[in-house]
Amino acid sequence: MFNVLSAYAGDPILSMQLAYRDDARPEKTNLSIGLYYDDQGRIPRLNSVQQARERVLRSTDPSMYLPMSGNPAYCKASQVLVFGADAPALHEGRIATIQTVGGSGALKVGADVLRKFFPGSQARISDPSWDNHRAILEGAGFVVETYPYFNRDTQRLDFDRMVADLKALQQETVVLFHPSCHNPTGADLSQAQWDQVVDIVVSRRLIAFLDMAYQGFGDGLDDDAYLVRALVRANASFLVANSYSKTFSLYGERCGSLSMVCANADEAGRALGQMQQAVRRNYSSPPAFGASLVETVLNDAELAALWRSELAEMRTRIQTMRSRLYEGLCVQQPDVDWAFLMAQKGMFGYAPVLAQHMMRLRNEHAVYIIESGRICVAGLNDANVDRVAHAFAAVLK
Ligand code: PLP
Ligand code: TYF
Repeated sequence: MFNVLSAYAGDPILSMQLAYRDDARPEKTNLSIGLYYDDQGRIPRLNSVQQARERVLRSTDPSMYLPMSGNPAYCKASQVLVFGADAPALHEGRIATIQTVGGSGALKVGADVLRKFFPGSQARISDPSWDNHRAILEGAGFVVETYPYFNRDTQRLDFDRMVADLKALQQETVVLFHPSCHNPTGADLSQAQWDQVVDIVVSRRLIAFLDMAYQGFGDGLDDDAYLVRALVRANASFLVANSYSKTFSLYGERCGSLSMVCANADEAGRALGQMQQAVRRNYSSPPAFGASLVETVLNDAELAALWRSELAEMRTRIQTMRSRLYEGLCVQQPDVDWAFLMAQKGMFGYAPVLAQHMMRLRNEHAVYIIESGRICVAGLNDANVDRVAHAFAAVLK
């Protein structure tokens, strides 16, 4: 019966994680998957989340199904974080938000809703983008093309070509944007550049779909959400997926949300209904535990302040490690201009590394990065950063 099934190659990022796990060399360094590690190389348990966990575990409530749209207090807190507490659109009731199974679940539900109501639309993702963007949008039935984003020769954003391409898109094309901490390049738009993109989105009637998986890892919670706020100000109708996997260090709890910003409250009511229907068709309702942790933190002034300070600490540590890598590379290879690395934001660095370099880094130096040349800067620490700079210089010579 099932001999018709073809083999599945898997996700190269997750496969590399397994190869790393099985590597016996004590000096091994994992800069492949996008996870935040602390300065001891551990996935942190945040204090704020730990305190919330203790509170939640004290509760003797039974584990009930959540509604299709998830935990209402969690959705409300997510809206405040994503859109800002005083967003007029929130008070006008024209933003519909549901709890989702991680940021990935938000992308899937949003893609399903869009595909149903815009069956003639194509989808566009940046070149390059997180591979799962293509997988999820194609899985929902979209034909997915790319828009220019990054110039490998200059190691910088290719803004002029990006803008020219966006201007030529058909109305109602679904365009996926990373508001901050672009995965994989770390190359972000400035606020002035986002303003230009917002003008194009509105004048060309494009459907912006924002994927915000790293809010707070770039410049801060509000700065990183600049595109969200600018689209609201421009009265655009658009979608935002957000994720707490990294910012709360809650990868396995699968916490995210999906918001649809609509023209008015009536439209938002229908958007909520369609998101609920997509949830029902996929998994019925989201899991309760992780959302109760996030909600407890965000809705308690003291825990929220503690979380913000822990987030700032993670952001600062990444920035410090980026500088340390940059300085190490400049010492090892003074003839190469590494300045592009310092212009990148968030967890990732993107270097002109070829597949053969990647293999040598892994085989000769036990340094794991993915094939595209993406480096997870958050995997660096005092104990490994100099060795990593040395390894890069050795293979790139
Ligand atoms: N979007 C981007 C750009 C990501 O890098 C990730 C990473 O995991 C996600 C979405 C998915 O987040 P989640 O793990 O919450 O599904
Ligand atoms: O890009 C990354 O490494 C992270 C983690 O299927 C990730 O976003 C990678 C692959 C995947 C799910 C999460």
